[in-house]
Amino acid sequence: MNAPLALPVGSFARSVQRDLRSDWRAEAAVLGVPTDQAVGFRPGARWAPSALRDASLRYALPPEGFFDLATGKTVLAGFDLVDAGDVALAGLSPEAARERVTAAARALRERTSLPVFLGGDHSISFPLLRAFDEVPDLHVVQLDAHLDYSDRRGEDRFSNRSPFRRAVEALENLTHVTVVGLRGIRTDPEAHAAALARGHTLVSADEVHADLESVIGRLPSGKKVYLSFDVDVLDPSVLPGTGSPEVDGLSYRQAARLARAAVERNELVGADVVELAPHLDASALSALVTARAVMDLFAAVRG
Ligand SMILES: [Mn+2]
Repeated sequence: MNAPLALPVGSFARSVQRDLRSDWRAEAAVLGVPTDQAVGFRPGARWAPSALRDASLRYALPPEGFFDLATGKTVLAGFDLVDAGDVALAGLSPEAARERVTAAARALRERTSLPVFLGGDHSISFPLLRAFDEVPDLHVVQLDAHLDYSDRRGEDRFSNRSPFRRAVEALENLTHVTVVGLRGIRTDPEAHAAALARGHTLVSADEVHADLESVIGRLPSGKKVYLSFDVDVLDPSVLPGTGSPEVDGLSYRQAARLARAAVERNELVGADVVELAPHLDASALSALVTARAVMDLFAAVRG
């Protein structure tokens, strides 16, 4: 093959850039959702999509794929990935922004069976999940330090504290939520009781540290799964660049094993990767780790 004289820039892993107004199909696609209007503590997630694209140059896709030392196999050879840009959110009210996120997610789903959304704070999972409202018996696997199942924060019912509460209220097809990585001293007791009452599976970081294999055994199996990967599930020593870090978190190995198991045991219909706040980490390690997590997710699905 002739070596290229020039390469795409500004896209995730040097993938092809395409516009959601035109018709195309791809094996997988990423879409940025650059907002942090809904955070309760430290903003910055609005810059995650661009920081992720920058960091992902480290994992720019070679046509022949990556050689995986652990397995001796090549992964992601000829991977057909599109970067569909960022949802146009500037100047919109929060409600109009949610509508646009849902519309953009629906448009992306028409073009690929493997859509991955690059947040953004965690509030975006509610409008994103609305775009999956026809998937029967939908299961959510949420890797997160926090429940994000509070009824409200003050007057706000759509903050990054509530996305999964709103999702289960709005979506009759959303059967079950499994949350793994919970910890910290700020758990909302009402949210915790409400999640348990609805039958959600709640797994603490302590349980992951004690016995990862048994936690993997509690993940759904044989279902259509939407994976929501909040990067604050990782320990702040691994990933400090996030709005609400919590000590005593997961190692990269633990989180990657959980994400891979969720994919291998089920059919992944979509995923989001949220709450990276890149400017809170001057080393840029956090964006690099998150870009790696996205590539590992693609490799888990695709091989
Ligand atoms: Mn979260």
